[in-house]
Amino acid sequence: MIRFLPLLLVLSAPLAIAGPYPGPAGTAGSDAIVYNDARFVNWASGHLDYAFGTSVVAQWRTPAKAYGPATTDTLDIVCLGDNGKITLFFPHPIRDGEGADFAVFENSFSATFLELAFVEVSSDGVNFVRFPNASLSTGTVGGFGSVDATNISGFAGKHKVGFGTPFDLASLPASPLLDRDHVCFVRLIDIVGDGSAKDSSNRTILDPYPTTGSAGFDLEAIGVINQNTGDFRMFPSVVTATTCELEWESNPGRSYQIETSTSLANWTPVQTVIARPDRGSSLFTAPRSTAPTQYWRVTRVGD
Ligand SMILES: [Ca+2]
Ligand SMILES: [Ca+2]
Ligand SMILES: [Ca+2]
Repeated sequence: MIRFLPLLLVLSAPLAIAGPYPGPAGTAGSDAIVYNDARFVNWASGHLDYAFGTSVVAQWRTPAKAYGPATTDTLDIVCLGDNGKITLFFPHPIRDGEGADFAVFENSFSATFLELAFVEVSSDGVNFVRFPNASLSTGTVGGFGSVDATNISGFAGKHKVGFGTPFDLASLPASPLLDRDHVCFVRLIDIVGDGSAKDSSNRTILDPYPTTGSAGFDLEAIGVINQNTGDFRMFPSVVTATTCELEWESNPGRSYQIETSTSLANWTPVQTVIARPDRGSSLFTAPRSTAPTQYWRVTRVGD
């Protein structure tokens, strides 16, 4: 009789919890993308804003730890805290190409301790569109409870450290406010797992809650799969008190128009620059405005 017991456990456990969505990394049909997958062509390079929520100690409030390639280091993260958010940008806009267009990396140590975030994208930094999402989790998750990846879809944080959760711009609802071929910003908003957050169908979203110190979603990296290296690039820049250095990949001898904006709604021409014939990048020192936030874009002009 004892011999049958393990068999019963094996048969019953998956049937009780499995949902309809792709499962954890390493399982059949999983949508997880490993951090060193050759499809990644770029990574987040800066952030527009960061508003950490509650229960985040100072140690985890460094947005730059979400820049650059995914590391698999669970400490190389910026923590959002409960209901916190961050908006990142990239060397080139993301575009809607074949399949997944980018992937978000969290730092979960397991396939089931899944701290989730809403994912929104924007072309202009003002109007954001949220990815459709679904949470079929039931019962109680608690501070150290678990979430079954097959019960969730459309959230960042579905996979453990080292594995990105893919997002396909083609799955977004049509919006005149979003240009899917010029997605310049990705925003992550922590989901508080106390039952107050709702998915796209108004179902309750559950994830680990309450937690302390590094509460909520921990952003490790965002990898770009399909990018737009065409004639539109945006470079919110590191600035000094009076100037701002812009650097971009350029075609030798081609002309580029530099524009600035304080709101992303209206753009003011600054100067047209002809790229040097002997190198593949250009550098321009632009005047710093007195506005608290200043954006830049560089557009290739002419044929
Ligand atoms: Ca796509
Ligand atoms: Ca956390
Ligand atoms: Ca990182």
